Amino acid sequence: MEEKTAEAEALLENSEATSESLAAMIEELNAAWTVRIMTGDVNKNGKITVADATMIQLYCVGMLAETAEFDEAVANTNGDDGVDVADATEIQKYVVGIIDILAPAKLS
Ligand SMILES: [Ca+2]
Ligand SMILES: [Ca+2]
Repeated sequence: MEEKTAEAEALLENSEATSESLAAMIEELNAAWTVRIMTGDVNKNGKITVADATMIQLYCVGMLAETAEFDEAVANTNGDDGVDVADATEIQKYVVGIIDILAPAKLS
């Protein structure tokens, strides 16, 4: 995301930038942003895997490292009021293909 933002800033300072290149950049920024806030991608690596479910489980039992970045809005994969093991289960079901969508992140 930081890299894309820097690219966008460089493009804005370039007086030869066309509206097409600006539109393309906006699209890339949107894509980068979408990856960043993808529901279920708790460890924010751009993919939803069992590692994300594991992170929720560790969080639920209070074993997640204090330094770990944990975004409840992203971890709340079933869209209810909080984060618990049911959210980890949602990710596991998603990973094995039992469900094909996770609740959208409710970002403040
Ligand atoms: Ca992930
Ligand atoms: Ca939940």
